[in-house]
Amino acid sequence: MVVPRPVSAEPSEGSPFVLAPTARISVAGPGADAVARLLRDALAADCARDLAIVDEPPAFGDIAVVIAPGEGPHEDGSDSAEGYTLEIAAEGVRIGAATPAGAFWGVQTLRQLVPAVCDGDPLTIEPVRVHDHPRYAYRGAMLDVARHFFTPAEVKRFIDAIVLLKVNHLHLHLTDDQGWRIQIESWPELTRVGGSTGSDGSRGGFYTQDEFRDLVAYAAEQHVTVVPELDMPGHTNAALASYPELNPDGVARPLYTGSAVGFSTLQTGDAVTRRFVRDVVREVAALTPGPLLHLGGDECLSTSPADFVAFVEEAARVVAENGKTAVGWHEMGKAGDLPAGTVGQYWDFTTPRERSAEYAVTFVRGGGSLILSPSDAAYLDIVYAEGDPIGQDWTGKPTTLRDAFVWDPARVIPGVGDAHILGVEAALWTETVTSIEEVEEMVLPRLAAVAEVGWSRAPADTEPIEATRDLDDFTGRVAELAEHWDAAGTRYRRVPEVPWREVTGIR
Ligand code: TNX
Repeated sequence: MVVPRPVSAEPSEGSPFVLAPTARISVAGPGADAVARLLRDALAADCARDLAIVDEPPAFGDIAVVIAPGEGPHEDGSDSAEGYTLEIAAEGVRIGAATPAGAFWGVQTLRQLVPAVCDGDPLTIEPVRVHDHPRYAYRGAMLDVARHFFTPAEVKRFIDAIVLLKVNHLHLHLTDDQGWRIQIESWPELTRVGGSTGSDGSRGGFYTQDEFRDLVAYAAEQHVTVVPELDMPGHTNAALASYPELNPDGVARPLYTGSAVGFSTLQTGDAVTRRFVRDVVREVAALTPGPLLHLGGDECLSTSPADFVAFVEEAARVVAENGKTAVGWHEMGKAGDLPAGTVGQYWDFTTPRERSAEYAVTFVRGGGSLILSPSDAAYLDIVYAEGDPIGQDWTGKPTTLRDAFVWDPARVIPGVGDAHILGVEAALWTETVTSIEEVEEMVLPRLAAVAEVGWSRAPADTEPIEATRDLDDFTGRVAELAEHWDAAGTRYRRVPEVPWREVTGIR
């Protein structure tokens, strides 16, 4: 069965669906055609089938994509924005949704139900009725392209992997001490100098504005919203290396390729720095159709507390003036005067330490919501096991697949329940992660766990969380999913908790 676990999936009576050579994809409703093309392309890639798309009612054995109000689940009388229904029967397959996004997630469920190894004919799928919608509107994956750069083609491959898990936001960590990765026309040295290298002296690189627009459009086609992050005022050595005038002594810092954090800061309050912030935010906002722009704000250990607060309040206002909602790591909650609705991203542990919960609550008080990325569960750069060659271990212990799965967003910050939680995000920092294959291996299968925490229904809150997350059921489904990863050539870590099957699907 499927990951993330659907709200309901009832096996039905009757014969299985058989995908005949004559099968077509029948479309009805606005946006159904685009979803049908993505389904056709997925079946072509997964199964080497090439189905015709027709704008007419389905015949026996067709796959129908129907988008209309009332077509998706609407339990409380209103349509679920991303919900879908999927019926598989001998007569045909039918995906119904109120929106193209809902239908697209229905397609992802169907892809997982189609046998991973499709070379045997006829291709059959057991009859089932699925009724499904997400718990949270925001299910994110963060890719740090600043420490190690990943090309547009590699980022697209990452998007292809996350959508299968119904992850609908891609947070790109575009700037850090080690690299500046987004072209800024008014400050060209940021990429020429600041983008010229990466962690451990790895290849530099950056996205031109055209490449970035193309990435955003590729993501949008797959119902993924890009959230760009310009990390400031700390994590800014690449900018400080690019422009002498951003430094207090007027001397450019050397480029940095190490892994320390907290040593760099913009000169808050300085006129040139303020112009810099306005320019970079304006240009990146103009490239971003999505509503969110992330300002970072983490680990500013070289900025005085008062300067930090004044800086992030002004920067978040600049984001608002450019028509976007600012997102900040939870430290930004030290500021009491952020624009209404500013979103916080919490990255402390599943059990908060020191004042992290208090900072996170500031965003809620200001009318904003929270994205939860607890670092002992959702930081996918943390090692799977002691002694792993790739990954960090600063959280004090490895993050197993179980750790990524057995937690609940509504139980992390006291007093913050689902009404104030926008969603969850798994973060992949890349100080130690050097290739897209390594990215996939760190992310999968743990992203499947975080995606399920974000999509699937809230567990009953009367029981301890360990009692409500069925690890065996989850890992059984992950083993099935892995056959699709094998078939697609997607890398993943064969962690001991999962009853993996033989690797048979590689074509
Ligand atoms: C903390 S948490 C960071 C990153 C590092 C990461 C490594 C946060 C917002 N910042 O700068 O890359 O730990 O795990």
